[in-house]
Amino acid sequence: MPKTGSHPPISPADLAILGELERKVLWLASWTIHNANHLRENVDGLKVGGHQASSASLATIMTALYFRSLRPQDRVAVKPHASPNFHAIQYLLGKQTREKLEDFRGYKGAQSYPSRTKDADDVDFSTGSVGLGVAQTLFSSLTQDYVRAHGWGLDRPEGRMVALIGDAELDEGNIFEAILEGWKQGLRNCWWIIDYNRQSLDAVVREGLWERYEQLFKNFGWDVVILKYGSLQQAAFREPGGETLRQWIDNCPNQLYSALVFQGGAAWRKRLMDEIGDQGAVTKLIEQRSDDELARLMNNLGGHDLPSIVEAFDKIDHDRPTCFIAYTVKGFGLPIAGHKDNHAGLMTPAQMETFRQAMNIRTGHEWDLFEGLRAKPEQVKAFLDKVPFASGGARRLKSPQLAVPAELAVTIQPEMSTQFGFGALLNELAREKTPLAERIVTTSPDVTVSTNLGPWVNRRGLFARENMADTFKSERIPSTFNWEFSPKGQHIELGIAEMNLFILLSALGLSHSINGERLLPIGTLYDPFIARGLDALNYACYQDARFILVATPSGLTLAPEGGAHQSIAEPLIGLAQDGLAAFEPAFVDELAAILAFSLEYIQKDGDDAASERNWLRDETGGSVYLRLSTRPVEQIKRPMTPELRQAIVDGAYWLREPGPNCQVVVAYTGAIAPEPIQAIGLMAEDRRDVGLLAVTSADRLNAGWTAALRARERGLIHARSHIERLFAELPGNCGIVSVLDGHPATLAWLGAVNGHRVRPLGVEHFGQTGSLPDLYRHYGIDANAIVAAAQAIAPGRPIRHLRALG
Ligand SMILES: Cc1ncc(C[n+]2csc(CCOP(=O)(O)OP(=O)(O)O)c2C)c(N)n1
Ligand SMILES: [Mg+2]
Repeated sequence: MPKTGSHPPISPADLAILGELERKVLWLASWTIHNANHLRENVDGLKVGGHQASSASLATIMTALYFRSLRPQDRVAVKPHASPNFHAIQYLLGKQTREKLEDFRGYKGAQSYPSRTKDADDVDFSTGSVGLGVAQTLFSSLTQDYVRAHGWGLDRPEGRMVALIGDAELDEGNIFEAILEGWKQGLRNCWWIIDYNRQSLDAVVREGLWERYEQLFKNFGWDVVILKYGSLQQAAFREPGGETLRQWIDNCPNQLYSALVFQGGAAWRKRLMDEIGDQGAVTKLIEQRSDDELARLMNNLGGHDLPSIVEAFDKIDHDRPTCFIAYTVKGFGLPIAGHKDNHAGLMTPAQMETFRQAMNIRTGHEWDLFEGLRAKPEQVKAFLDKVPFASGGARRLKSPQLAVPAELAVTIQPEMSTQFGFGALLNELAREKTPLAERIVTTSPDVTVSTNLGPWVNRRGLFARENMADTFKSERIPSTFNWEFSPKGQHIELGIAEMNLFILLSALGLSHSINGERLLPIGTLYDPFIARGLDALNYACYQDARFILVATPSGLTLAPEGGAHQSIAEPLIGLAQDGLAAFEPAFVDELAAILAFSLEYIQKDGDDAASERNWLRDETGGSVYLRLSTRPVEQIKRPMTPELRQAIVDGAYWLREPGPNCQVVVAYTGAIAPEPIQAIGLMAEDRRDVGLLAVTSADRLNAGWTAALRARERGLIHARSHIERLFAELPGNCGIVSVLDGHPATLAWLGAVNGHRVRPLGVEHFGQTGSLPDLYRHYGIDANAIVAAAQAIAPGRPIRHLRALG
């Protein structure tokens, strides 16, 4: 294993400056929170918290990390509530402005939780929903390995992926799912630093948790480093009676330790004297210290002791994953330290004033970089100028976009499902040795074969850092799938945990920015299980990772599997999820057009001006969700004109143009297509000029519509969205029946575009096993139900076929 770096020992002078910077970080983070709250309280009467205690808990560790240990190539997920520290550190490094700090938690100010997309000071990984940023570091390390194994980015040094983790954060199950996956994938270059302050939001954590963590991490192949006692404590343990003190500390319950930290020196003295004061030498050890000294000694846990932390970080000269369990005090250095209610606690103005004096900060000089320091400003400046982390230039890297052909090859059979079409499209891509195909990386949580990625994997192989043969193949046992792993493979096979899928997509989808090497990630899973990883999907979108999510099968097309496998709400997720353009095609030629668009769309990073055509901000790009189906559908033989391709991508086109006296429009989405097509035939004789609208993306159609409305309200009177253009000629009294295999609200809004009556059909309740026709009938989304809805919404003479069918 290569060495990933080791330091010469820190000089006493540098250690002293680190100590100054620690004070500075503690001060600036506390002041940022206090100041913003104070301003806000005066302006709008709101106090908004800010996590002073949570942040202070990591002030020492973050000082050691950012000002010494981190290198430019390293990447960090900061514990959400330590955001003020991060902003303070970036401020000291000249990468954050005073204005943003003054607006902390305010409109467009520094963010309460570090944000890649909203913060200006180079956040590596967003955090906020606890647990997700932690796993992101693990999958980013895997992504880095993937990129380098493919021979890309080798001119850059390998980085370490570091997570700063709250101890209660480890309750989040997704972290354990990630640890297991990391073990399978041979994780390296990953540091997780646990802020073991033994406090969560509400309370004090269980005794002995660290032992569980230690065993767990060791079981999965991690090195574990425990930072328990600071150097003051270690020195005291060497004094006569020191061993007694150590035993007392080891046996002290978490709650009591926290309470004593809060109460301070006199309380420590009383408690220690009561409990061990009669045990000889230790009495002297206690008595020779003032209250302040005693408090400093007892607060000197490993996570607040720069020499111990620096030494522990410096020592790591390997790439094995390493977990540091660092004992800390929540609210360290502040008067709210240790109090179990301190999570949302704020220092009072009087406490802040005392703290200011202790920090030697003059009123009016709170933001001055070198205010209150005991070292000479030139020395501190010289130190800051040399900080390795800040010496690497821009942290956001770039990677060129890959050209995508407008037309992707695929052989369309007379009857085909979109899922089958997806497999065929990827199979065609896999055949070609193009730069585009080389950069595609697929992944799936144990549903590679059943989502039709098999043909792609057969051609492109599975990824692992080491070669692994397919024993069935070497034993000459016939199998449809070639399951061979190699460093050149282009499919990452995951265990079933969907959370891991989304966080891996998040990591792969940021590779252009993190590794300077673009990947085109495509992840597949069953549509209903999006819900299992939904917060991670949201997280990936929030930090603007780019990927294509292929969810298949979906809806009732999983009929025989029953209600546990049928997705209902997912189309609404597609509609509402920011950063994700959702499509649900019915035909494979539509899918081909959408996939070509998607491969381009996920690479875009242009300005956010809306296009005049559809009022979407297509130039900014984003991720894509394709909701596909296993239902074979009779394909339409037609040329793919540029106009049709554009309309498919914009979200809808007339499969049957409505006539001038149109009484009914049927608008449908997805593999339900044959039902509305049949229904249109059944009602044609009794309703005039019926239109059939194929909605390929309710999401984009809806987004364009609301954007055009906003634009008109701003005075751009000519703004027209795609759906408004499609509906421009519809008579006001025609009715719309909308239908999809998913929640009816997905298309119900179509009536609001021009004030048409709508009867939205869809699925609202859990299904049961059955055949597809059984369930279509059961939920009222079959042809008959569409005709019945049309009759109800567009009065006229009875529709004869309905009577015949009924
Ligand atoms: C997924 C999620 N659930 C709940 C929360 C609310 N929350 C924020 S911090 C916190 C407890 C954090 O405790 P710990 O991780 O130990 O950090 P500390 O406050 O001790 O620094 C909770 C429950 C959240 N941010 N994300
Ligand atoms: Mg905690």
